Amino acid sequence: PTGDQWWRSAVVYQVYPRSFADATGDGIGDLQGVIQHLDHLEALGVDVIWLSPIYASPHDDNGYDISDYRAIDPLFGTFDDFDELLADLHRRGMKLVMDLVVNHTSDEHPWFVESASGPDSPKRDWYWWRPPRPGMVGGLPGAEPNNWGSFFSGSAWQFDQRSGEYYLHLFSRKQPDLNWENPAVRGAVYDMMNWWLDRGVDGFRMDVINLISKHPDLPDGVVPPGALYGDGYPFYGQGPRIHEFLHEMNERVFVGRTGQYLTVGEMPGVTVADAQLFTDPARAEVDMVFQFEHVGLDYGPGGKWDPREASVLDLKRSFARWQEGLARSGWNSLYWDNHDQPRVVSRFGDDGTFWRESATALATVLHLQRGTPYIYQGEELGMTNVPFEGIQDFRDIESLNHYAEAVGVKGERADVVLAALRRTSRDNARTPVQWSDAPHAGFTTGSPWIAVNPNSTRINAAAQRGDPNSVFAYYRGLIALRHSDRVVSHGTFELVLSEHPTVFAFSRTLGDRQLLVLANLSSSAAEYDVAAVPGWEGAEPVLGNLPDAAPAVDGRLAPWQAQVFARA
Ligand code: TEU
Repeated sequence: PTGDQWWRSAVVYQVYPRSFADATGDGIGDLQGVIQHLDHLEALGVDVIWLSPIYASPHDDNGYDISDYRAIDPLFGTFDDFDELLADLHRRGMKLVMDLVVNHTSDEHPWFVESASGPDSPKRDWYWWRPPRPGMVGGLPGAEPNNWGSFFSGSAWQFDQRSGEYYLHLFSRKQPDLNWENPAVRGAVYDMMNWWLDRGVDGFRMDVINLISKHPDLPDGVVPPGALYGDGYPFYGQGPRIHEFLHEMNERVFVGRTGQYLTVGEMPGVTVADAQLFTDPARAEVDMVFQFEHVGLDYGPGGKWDPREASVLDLKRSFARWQEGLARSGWNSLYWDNHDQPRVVSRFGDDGTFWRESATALATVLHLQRGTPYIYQGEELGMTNVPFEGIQDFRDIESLNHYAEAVGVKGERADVVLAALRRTSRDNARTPVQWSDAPHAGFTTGSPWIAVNPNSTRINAAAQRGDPNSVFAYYRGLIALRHSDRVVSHGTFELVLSEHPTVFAFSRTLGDRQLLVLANLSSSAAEYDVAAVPGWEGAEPVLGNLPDAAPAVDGRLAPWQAQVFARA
């Protein structure tokens, strides 16, 4: 929310503190662990750190269930640690963006505890309480106020014996949804945001912020084929007052401040048309959004637990539509990975033979688009998905609940469900950062809360930091290019070779300067029509991911080869 849009040339790095680095030896990452590895982030060259939640929490959903927005969870450290981290980052010229989780709180937050104390509680209306369906006995199946399912399996309603009413939770039953219709709720959130900004933080990543405005009637949703519950998304995704709320938040929190801030709304299910509204600077809502279209392309008709292959054509077309849609106003955020997604090199790349090549090719096509790139911890090392052996290896509530419901309630085959979990589970992203080939990858001296990926002996930061041909070095080069070349940060985007089945190619243009990005996103050599990229024959090579290749626009690309050329 600043006029100069400084974040156009910035790169953001996400730290998921639980899995980043453990300084205390309790097996869980912490703030001192982050502080100890700031040299790594500075060497990479990133501008902003987005810190996943560190607030007091019962950790039902690893901190996305907050019981005190103004306290640091002792698992992660103290306010002294926090202030030290913030000061150290600022000294190094980096900014800190906090996670803002205000669609819901923990059920252990004092607001909810008070709300649950009875129908006459002054905070009753801070959450969504509803009586059982007329004529039904509360607590029995089918008596829920509507048929919505939770994102974490089961009904979105939890029965409260004491009052005989239900409360709404789109995520776990320990994450009751706040009622944003109530102005006191909104005021309390804005106060809290101002409190953190006054402490010196540089912005917010807003968790599922496009779900905060619910249609107050809470109507039943359509039950998709094979599903147990109705889909409530049409009644809370981009709900009736969402734009009003985000504009109000901007007014009440950012207007009048003079610092350089960044706001990014996490928005599952958001369309290009929605994003044009959310990110239009004239509307003063958020700077950019996380959209989910490209990370849904490998979902089958049954959703995320019904995986299929995404084609390069699908990926290209999706990215190009977003580039086009936000070309004139608004702004894209660009990401492959975060703490909710499997690892990109395993998902859209080849984590075997072409591990290094595919990790760097995928990085190239993302980082050189128009938008602000986000790197998730370990992505800069080419960290891969995890060979989880059985359900006992998983920790994530979404994965565990899904397994219990699919196998236990729907009677699906355990091996089939496990295969989908191995591919799609969020835990793929949540194993410890691989710092070295030491035991537990140098993450902890204790026993890690989730097992380290066995490939840490081969894939780790220590092995890559001094190696000019490493995935790490390549990411550093991409970040440096965004900083040094305004065509990367400010240029327009145009897809080229748009019908090619495996080559993702585009140009970027700013005044007379142009870049051509060519990447073969497949494990076979690719040929393309040189005539379709006229005038690039003698262009200057800027970057390439195959150290031994002689870069040329000559109609051929080796498996996973990526090359960037410049002219004028
Ligand atoms: O995620 C919201 C979200 O829509 C999904 O990515 C979610 O992780 C799930 O996979 C849906 O099937 C955000 C956070 O990033 C996530 O970690 C939290 O669990 C969730 O909100 C609730 O706070």
